[in-house]
Amino acid sequence: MPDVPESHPRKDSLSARQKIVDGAKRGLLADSAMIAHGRGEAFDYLLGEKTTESATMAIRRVATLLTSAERPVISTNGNTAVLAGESMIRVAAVVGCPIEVNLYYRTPERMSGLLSLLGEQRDSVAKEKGPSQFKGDWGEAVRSVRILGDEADFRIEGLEGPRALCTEDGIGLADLILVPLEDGDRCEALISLGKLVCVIDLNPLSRTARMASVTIVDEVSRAAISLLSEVLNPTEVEGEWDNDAALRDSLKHISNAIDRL
Ligand code: PTJ
Repeated sequence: MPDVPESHPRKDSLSARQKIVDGAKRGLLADSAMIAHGRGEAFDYLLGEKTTESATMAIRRVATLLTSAERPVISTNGNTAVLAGESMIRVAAVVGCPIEVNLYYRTPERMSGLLSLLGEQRDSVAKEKGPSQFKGDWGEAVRSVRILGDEADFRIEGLEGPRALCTEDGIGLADLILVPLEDGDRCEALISLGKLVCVIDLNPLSRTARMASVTIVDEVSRAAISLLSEVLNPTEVEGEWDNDAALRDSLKHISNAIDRL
C-alpha cells in the first residue's frame, strides 16, 4: 500500500482494504470476501465510522455473556481473521476460550492457511506486554488459546454441505458462540440448537443481525478492540437484552446521517 499519512481521514478504511487485498492474495479469503467487505464499508460510512451508543451497550452485554458462559467459543472466518485476528486472540486470552476457524466457503487450503495465520498471530500477541488490567502471565494466557477447526468431527444440525462442519470441542459443545460476519442460516441453526449466538455485523437489517441473541452493529476490528476493554473489566448489565431495540437504534443512527451533512 502506498504510504498513507496518519492524518489521512480514510487511513483506517484504506488499511482495512489493504488487509483484505493481502489476505485475498494469500488465498485466505472467499471469492466474495471483497463484496462482503464493500457492503460492510457502505454501512459503516452511514454509521459515521464510529461505534454507536447502542453498539457499545451490545459490546458490554457480549462481554458479560462471554465471561459468564460455561463453554464460550469465538468463531472466525476469513474476513475476521485478516481484519481482527489479533484482537480476537487477545479477547480469547482474557476470556480463556478457544477460537474456531469456521468457514462459509470451506476448502482445505483456506482452512490450513487461516489456521496458520491465527497461529502466527497468536505467537506475535504472546510477545506483547499485555493489557495493564490483565492479572497473570499474558504470554502464557495467549499461548494457551486453542485454535480449533482442523479436525471437523461435528455437524451443525439443520445445515447442508461443508458449512455445517465444525469441531465438537468448539462450536459443537459451546453454550455461547461469538460469530462475526455470520450467515443467516447458520445463525438460525445455532440458535435452534439452544446456543446463545452473539454476532458482529454492520448491516442491522441482515437476517443474521435479526436472528442473533445479541447483535453488535459495528465494524469487526473496532468492535474487537472495545470488546477487549470490556472483557478485562466486565460490568453487570441489568435486565433482558432487547436486540430489536438495539437494531432499531442503529437504523435510526443511519437515517440521522442527514444531520451530519
Ligand atoms: O470466510 P468465509 O468463507 O466464512 O466467508 C466470509 C464471507 C463474509 C465472505 C461470507 O460469510 C459472506 O458472504 O457473508 P455475507 O453474506 O456477504 O455477509 C457479510 C455481512 O458482514 C454483511 O452484512 C456485511 O455488512 C457485514 N460486514 C462486512 N464487513 C464487515 C461486516 N461487519 C462488520 N465488520 C466488517 N468489517
